[in-house]
Parts: sequence; C-alpha cells; structure tokens
Amino acid sequence: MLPEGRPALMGILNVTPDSFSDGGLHLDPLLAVAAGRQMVADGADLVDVGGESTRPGAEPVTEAEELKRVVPVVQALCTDGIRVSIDTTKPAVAEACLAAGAEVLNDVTGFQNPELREICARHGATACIMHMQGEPRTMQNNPSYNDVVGEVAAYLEEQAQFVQAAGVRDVWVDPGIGFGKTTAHNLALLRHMGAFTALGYPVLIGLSRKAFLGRILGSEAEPLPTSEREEATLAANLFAAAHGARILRVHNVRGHARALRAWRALTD
Ligand code: HH2
Repeated sequence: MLPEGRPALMGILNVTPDSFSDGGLHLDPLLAVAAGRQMVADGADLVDVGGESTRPGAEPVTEAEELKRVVPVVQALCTDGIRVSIDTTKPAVAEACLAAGAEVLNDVTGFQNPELREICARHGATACIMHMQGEPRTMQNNPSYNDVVGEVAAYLEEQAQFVQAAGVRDVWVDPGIGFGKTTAHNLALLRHMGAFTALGYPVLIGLSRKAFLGRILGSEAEPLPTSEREEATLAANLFAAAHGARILRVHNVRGHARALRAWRALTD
C-alpha cells in the first residue's frame, strides 16, 4: 500500500478539543469528514484519525467519548474509499474502527497490550508500532536514556516480533518523536534514521509542528509557537524522506505534497 519513490503522506485528523495543533478544529464530525476529504484532495495517501490527544500533559478520555468522536468519522471516510489509520490505545476503539474499514492501527503505546495485537491480526490490519518513554501526562518531565537510538531500535524490533507472533503480517515502526524525548534525543533519532530502516520495516516519522522544532527556532525556554513551525517541519520531513522514511505523518498535507513533488523531480 506504500508508494515507491517517495514517502506516503499520512494526514493528521484529530477529532479532539485539545490536540496541540489542530485541537478543536474538527470536533464536529461533519467538519472532520470534510477536512479528511480535503487532505486526500491535497495529496494524502491515508488519513490518521485520533480521538484522544497524546500531547504532553493531556488528560485521558473515556472509551465512550473516544468512540463517539471517531467512529462516525472513520465510517464516513471509509465509505468514500479513503484509506484510514486509527490512532488509539483502546481495544474497543480499535475494534470498532477496523470493523468500519480502517486499514492501519496506530498505537502510540507500541502494542504492549496483547488485546490490540489480537484485534490487529484478526482484521488483517497494518500495525504501526511507536516508541514512547513513560506516558503522555508525565513523559516530558525528565526523559533519560543511555543510548537513545539503540534503546528505541531494540524496543521497536522486540515489539515487531510480538506483533508478528500474534499474526499481524504488515508492520510499520516509528521512533516516536517527542514522546518522552528531549530536543537532543529527537535530533539523535532523526540523524540516525538508518538504525530504524535497518530493522526492515517501513519507518513512519511524526514530527509535524512538534515542540523540539519550536525550541530549535526559538530557545529551550521560549520555543516558537505551533503556528510558526511549518517551514521547520518541511525541512525536517524532507531530511527524514532522504534518509529512508516511508510514511510522513503531517498536518499540512498540501505543503508536503508540493515539497515532495519538487524533491522527487530531483531524486528520480
Ligand atoms: N504523534 C502524535 C500522535 N500520534 N502517532 C505516531 N505513530 N507517531 C507520532 O509521532 C504521533 C502519533 C502527536 O501529534 P498530534 O496528533 O498532532 O497531537 P495530539 O496528540 O495532541 O492529538
């Protein structure tokens, strides 16, 4: 399902009031569906629907609330023939969305929950395994590693084996930019993308508008705000593409589709 010669673009569609960049924009299901369709018109290969923010400090939402937010949106997009990924950690949400036609299960907790592995296998879905240190509420308090690249790669390799042992055939891996990582950790992960591509699974990178870009542009104490991180996002994503990322998870699909067209003209 992944294109050759360029990374796939995964459009971010958060049906939440509090996501760090698009929070509140798509809480109305009609607006969410329209935004998903627009992403595809702009060049998205698939749309990642999420109903719970995982930004640092985010409060968890109930299963009932998350189901209410995402299922109608996933149903409508799948009915349109749009490829959908569901960004959830809850088995009931995964089950409902994969039953509605979503093709990818994106779990920021890395499929540590065996129930998610079983659901993903039963639906023949792709598992997107992400690395996170800690949990969203506290993960940015004091992230620490001896060898961030080695530890993240070892974790992804081990989780990929668990997921495959449960019967999942298609696996993507994601180092989890910004999930329990300092600016230096994020930069090390991107600089050493080869450690992740070497695992043999398509690598997804989700860095769009994240705080480390604001800190590079501003300072650690005064990061540039989310709305000022678009050019840095494009630069970092083109770097990731050049180093083998197969899927880029982005807010601004149109800008990335255009940038990738120019990039491809040079790399073809
Ligand atoms: N980042 C976010 C959410 N889900 N999934 C994967 N696989 N990789 C990521 O890097 C990733 C992810 C956080 O970004 P966003 O969805 O824009 O914000 P929020 O969590 O506040 O809804």
